[in-house]
Amino acid sequence: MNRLLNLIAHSRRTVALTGAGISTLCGIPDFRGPQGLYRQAGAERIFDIDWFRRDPSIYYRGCRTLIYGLSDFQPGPVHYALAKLEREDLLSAVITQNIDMLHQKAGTRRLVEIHGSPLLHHCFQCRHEAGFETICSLLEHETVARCERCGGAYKPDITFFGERLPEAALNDALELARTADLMLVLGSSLTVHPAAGLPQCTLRAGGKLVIINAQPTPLDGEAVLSYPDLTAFANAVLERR
Ligand code: CNA
Repeated sequence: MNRLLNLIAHSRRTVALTGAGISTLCGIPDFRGPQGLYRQAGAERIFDIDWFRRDPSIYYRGCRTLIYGLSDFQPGPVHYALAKLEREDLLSAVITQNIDMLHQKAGTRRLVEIHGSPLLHHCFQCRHEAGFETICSLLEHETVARCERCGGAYKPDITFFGERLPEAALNDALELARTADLMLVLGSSLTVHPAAGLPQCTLRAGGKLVIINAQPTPLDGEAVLSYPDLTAFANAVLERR
């Protein structure tokens, strides 16, 4: 870990790319880890836009705890470690694939949410906007949150499989990846594109890559350092004076 802390200290512009693995430490399941959601039959339908169009209850049933129980979850050690690095001017930004709003809760300021966020929802029919708390209230009485104007289902501003990523966020992420001389990939299987292509942008521009993930990723061979243990990384950062 000393080698990694030195590398961060001597880099000009470090950017972190985070995935669901950093939030398993907070009790939120990932997709592809040993306890991941994809071990359950049919789970790949939950965030699929065609299935949402056909039957929004698949999403709402699948996300009752994962998304609408998020107020009960607190950030974990990696979220706090990244917020600390940013405060110390050792981290320029966090790009996250996560949709759990925990980076904000931990105090990260420069955050790019490339898969969107459930903070806002829009009606799938008339585009009427509703906030997260409104949706949580509606779900106290119904399985599917429905628009008060037209009865259509509200869809979270999360990118589902089959949808394009929010353009502004993707452009920000590409720019950060291209200009970083160090990218830290934390808790991602690096299998969901285009997010998984961001580390290659850093490599192509001459930057270095560090990967911390329990399971192997397709880019481990390209990384200057790779570790399996996110907690060790977070503790090293949090204990550093
Ligand atoms: P993924 O494909 O599920 O990969 C997560 C990776 O993290 C796996 O390879 C695990 O081995 C690794 N991992 C899990 N726990 C730990 C740990 N404690 N220490 C070290 N490594 C660990 O998730 P990705 O983020 O790569 O895939 C992107 C998807 C997942 C995005 O579309 C997200 O929206 C989606 N997702 C997000 C959340 C969330 O917001 N918390 C939860 C579940 C899925």
